[in-house]
Amino acid sequence: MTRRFVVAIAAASVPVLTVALTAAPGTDCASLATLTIPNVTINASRPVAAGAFTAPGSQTAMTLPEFCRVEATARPTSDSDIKFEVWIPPADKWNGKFQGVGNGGYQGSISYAAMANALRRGYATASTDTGHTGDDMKFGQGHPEKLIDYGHRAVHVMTESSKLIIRNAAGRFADKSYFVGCSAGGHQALSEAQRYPDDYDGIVAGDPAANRIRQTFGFLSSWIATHAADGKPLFSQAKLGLLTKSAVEACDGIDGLKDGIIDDPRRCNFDPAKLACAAGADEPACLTPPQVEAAKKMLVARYKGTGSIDEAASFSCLADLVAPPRKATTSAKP
Ligand SMILES: [Ca+2]
Repeated sequence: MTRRFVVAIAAASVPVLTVALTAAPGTDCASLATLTIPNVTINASRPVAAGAFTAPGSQTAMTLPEFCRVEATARPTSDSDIKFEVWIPPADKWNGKFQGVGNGGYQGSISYAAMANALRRGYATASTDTGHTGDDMKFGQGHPEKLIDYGHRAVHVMTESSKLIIRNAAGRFADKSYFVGCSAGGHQALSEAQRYPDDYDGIVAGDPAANRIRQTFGFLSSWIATHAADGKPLFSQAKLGLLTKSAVEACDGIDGLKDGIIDDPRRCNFDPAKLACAAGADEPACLTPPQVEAAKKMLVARYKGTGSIDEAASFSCLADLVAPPRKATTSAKP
């Protein structure tokens, strides 16, 4: 666990459950579909053999251990349509714990890759599409209940229902429940800790995108700074890479650890003018005057002008994904 993670430990260890059960404990996978949970429909439940598994919407197969796959829809309001899945290892492979996993961006899709990671480590796991499909906010126009589902309710409903489904599959509740999320998953994690502290025993809130208004306008200001009036980008991908690499080289060590990560961008005074091309030149390894000005505008707006790094937070999730493995200075295995 890196130092950028915030760990919140919920006080209660026993979840408060208010829904009814009709199936007997230790139900076999296929029969979980007969479970009755208020406002929840179990659409399918079937065992999946160890081996290749191609998640819906993916072209690439994952290699997974054996598990029981439960697909369900929750409708806590008449305008809700919250899809979620629960994956449960067989009894002899289960570590006795439950891990709810979060989403990214405005993502309206189940986080299969995160579920796969949890499953491979022996967790029973669950993820939701947060009540809509797609990666923009159009779903919320005229649908305030769907916004609430996205904001916090979908994860909560998924969590309570998943605990019951796991209980019926395994014959007992999980010993411990954890939530792990990054970016939007970080916002979900904080919402869980604040609104539903009984849901999880431990919560990992990675790079939480917890201030959506500032974040969205931060994205917008960067876009405006880095695009011409006609909408064409001022930077190629290669030059963006040059800018990133140069800034990291200049500021990586400020936090005391050369690990390819700038811990606090506000302490980085990297000047893009250092990359300026010779007069009239436009080479791959330098920036033209309009590019230097655009980079300055972007950096000032993001890290200096507002004093906020909310909008920067999500990018470090991406850094976690693309950066080579680093030696952790601390570790904590849930
Ligand atoms: Ca560093």
